[in-house]
Amino acid sequence: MKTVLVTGFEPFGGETINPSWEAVKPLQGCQIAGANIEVCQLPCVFDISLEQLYAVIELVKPEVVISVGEAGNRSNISVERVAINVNDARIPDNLGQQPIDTPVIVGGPSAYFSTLPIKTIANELNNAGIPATVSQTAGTFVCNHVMYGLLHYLNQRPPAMRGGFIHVPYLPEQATRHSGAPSMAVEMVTAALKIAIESALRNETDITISGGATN
Ligand code: PCA
Repeated sequence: MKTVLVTGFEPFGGETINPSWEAVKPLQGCQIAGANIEVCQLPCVFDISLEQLYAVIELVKPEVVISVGEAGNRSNISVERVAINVNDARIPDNLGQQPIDTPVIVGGPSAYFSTLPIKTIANELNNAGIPATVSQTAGTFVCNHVMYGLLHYLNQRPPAMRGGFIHVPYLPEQATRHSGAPSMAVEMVTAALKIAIESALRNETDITISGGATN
């Protein structure tokens, strides 16, 4: 049976929960499109997050890896297109590290593209009534770091495993503490991730569409 690894993050930036982990957690042991789902929580810490991710990948040997993180200012599920070889932290990570303009991987390429069918996923989410978009930046904090490190790792290891990153909004309970911030219910985020997993398993290549579903 195929395995899909889905990761979420621990809380950071003064929050007591992270919507990515709250939405990913219930997927442990689920079977989706003939695949077994394994989940894991990553620390919001540069470098150690990647060490843990690599260790779990070696353990569960997934066909597909989807990492998920919080993007509190966004109203949509954001299917990330690209990770860049830059750490540029606006705030310290959970170990107090705040790298500025350093590479994720010394000597690595400038960027990696997601190998998930990003537009297909965004399209299917919107068709299911879940607001989604393709995002052109995963930022320069720990989420971009993990996405870049994941794609670098997958790129080095044939047979090709596929992977990518999805940012999710605050949960409503977080938004109550950030006046005006957008939010999405955890059940909707979990449903979105199930659709994304199924879509990633069924579609090895992406569709070509502009605008519309992807904003
Ligand atoms: N979001 C942060 C890191 C962890 C998380 O959930 C980010 O967007 O970089």
